Formats: sequence, C-alpha cells, structure tokens
Amino acid sequence: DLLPAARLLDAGLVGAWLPPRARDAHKGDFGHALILGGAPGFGGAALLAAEACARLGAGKVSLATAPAHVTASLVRRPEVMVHGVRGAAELGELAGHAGMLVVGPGLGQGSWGQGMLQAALQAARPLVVDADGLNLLAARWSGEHRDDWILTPHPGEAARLLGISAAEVEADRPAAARELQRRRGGVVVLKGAGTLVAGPEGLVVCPFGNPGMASGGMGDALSGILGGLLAQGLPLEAAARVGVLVHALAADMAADDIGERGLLAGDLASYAQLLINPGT
Ligand code: NPW
Ligand code: AMP
Ligand code: MG
Repeated sequence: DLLPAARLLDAGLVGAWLPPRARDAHKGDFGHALILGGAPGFGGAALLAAEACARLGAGKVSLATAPAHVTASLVRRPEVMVHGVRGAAELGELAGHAGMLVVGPGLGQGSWGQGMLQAALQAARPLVVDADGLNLLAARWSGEHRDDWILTPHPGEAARLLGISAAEVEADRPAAARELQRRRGGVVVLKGAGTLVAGPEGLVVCPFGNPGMASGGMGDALSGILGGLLAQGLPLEAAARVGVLVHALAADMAADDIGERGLLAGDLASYAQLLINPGT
C-alpha cells in the first residue's frame, strides 16, 4: 500500500491558495527567488529549478550557478537572471535582494557547494533545501534546526539525514518524515510514491503522481516549484502542500498526454502552469 494512514492532499488546495491576480499587479508583488546550485556537471538541475520557479509565477528569478553554465542557461531561459559565481564570496548582495532561496539542486558537496549553502543559511530568508544541500546538512550541519525551511529529501537523502538506511526509511515513511521534521524543524517533504508532507499542522500524503516521475531532474523541478510559491508569499506549510500537489498533478497530466515512459522533468512546467491558472 503506497498511501499510509495520513490525511490525503486535496487537489482543490491549489486554487484556494492561488486566486486570480489583481488587474493592477506588478512583478514586485510576486517575489524574487534565488536558486543556488549547479556545480560543474550538474548545471541542468539548477536550471530546471529556476525554470519551474518562474513557471509557478515568481515575479523574478535569479540563478547563481557555476560560470560554465551561464551561457547555456541564458539560451534556454532568458527570463532568469543568471550569475556565474566561482565561489560564495561573489554572491555579493544577491542573497539580500531575494525574498527566498532554493539551495541544493546540483550543488555538489565540494567546497563550492559548501560555501553556497553556508551563504544561504546566513541569508535570514526562507529556504528550500534539496539534493546536495541536504547531503551537506547531514554531513556538516548536523545540528542545524530552523522553522523557516522546507526540506525535500528523497528516501536516500532522508536516510543520510536520519543516520539510517533507505530501506528503514521506506519501511515506515510516516515515522521517518515526522522524526526528520522533529529534528530539523520547518516542513519536511519526504518524496517518493505517496510523497509525505510533515509540518506543524500535521502529516499529509499526496495520492497523485506516477512512475513517469522516476527520472533525473524531477526533484529539482519540485524544489523550484516550492520556491516559486514561497516567493509569492504562501506560508511555508501551504507552499509545501500546494507545491507537492502541483508537481504530482502536472506529471499526471503530462503522462496522460504523452505517456509515463520517457517523461522528462522539463515537460512538467507547462502543465504546472495550466494547473495554477484554472479556467485556461
Ligand atoms: P538506489 O540506489 O536507487 O536503490 P543521490 P541523486 C536512493 C543532481 N542531479 N526509494 C537511491 O537508492 C541532484 O540535484 C542533477 C528508495 C540511492 O542510494 C543532486 O545534486 C541532474 N531509495 C545530485 O545530482 C539530474 C531511493 O538515493 C540514492 C529513492 C545527486 O542526486 C539528476 C540516490 O540519491 C539529479 O537530480 C526512492 N524513491 N530515491 C542534472 N540534470 O543536472 C532515491 N533513493 O545519491 O543523492 O543522487 O538523487 O541523483
Ligand atoms: P528526485 O529523486 O529528487 O529526483 O525526486 C523525484 C521526484 O519524483 C519526487 O518528487 C518523487 O516524489 C517523484 N517520484 C519519483 N518516482 C515516483 C513514483 N513512482 N510515483 C510518484 N512520484 C514519484
Ligand atoms: Mg533530487
């Protein structure tokens, strides 16, 4: 049974948290997200996050990535402000200008990634921590506990954070999600079939999504979706629940259209956009 005894996420939550935009709205109303990630070899992860963040309606998206990825990122997504940084010292005022940060997609665990995570932790902004950001939390920031972050581990990352095996995480997913939330604070999204969201308001499970999502980059897209919602001002736990829903429902729409096998993370963004604009 993929769905443990937890409350089911209701797809109606998406519209409830994303009402139509005011006619006189401007981009400043929808926040500025900064994505930190993309060590050499993993530039796509950070770009997928940036693209998903923009597609969810963030007013502005900045991306700080390894210099090697700047040109390709701009070609693919000119709407994103792309900064090539050789180290966190070159971030300058970037983190201070953003309203929230996503750190981890393709971050790597070397000195570049460590510096970027350190800068994110010091930025005093809400965070989404994913992927290697989580691996670094497990390895080097074991005491870090915050109320203003969303952690998005897959079972392998959750296992590293908890100091147990992925099999043990999978054996009791609700217990793992709750324990991680207790130890680290904020909101924990334990990914995998039947994604769980554990936060101060309790534990919920997502009944949507499909095995087409078992492909590289899917988690990176989720981190960007969550960033886009936080940037627009959704409270932490609502952003986590709505983001998990949008991600899974977009993948279900995509699978209905083009099939599960061969589904790509980059395919999700346009379906996500349909979902957050009901009536289109
Ligand atoms: P196994 O071996 O499959 O049984 P890692 P990663 C386990 C970037 N990417 N249920 C899995 O178990 C990311 O952003 C870049 C059970 C294995 O042990 C990261 O920065 C891309 N087990 C970096 O790569 C696209 C599960 O977790 C371990 C599980 C490394 O991230 C790809 C694997 O995890 C990627 O996103 C489940 N449902 N899911 C790009 N285009 O630039 C996972 N595991 O070692 O953390 O590696 O997730 O690939
Ligand atoms: P990551 O491993 O970080 O790339 O994240 C994979 C994403 O795809 C997570 O959001 C998972 O919940 C989702 N996912 C992967 N496999 C499945 C599946 N079989 N059913 C539902 N969702 C899945
Ligand atoms: Mg991942």
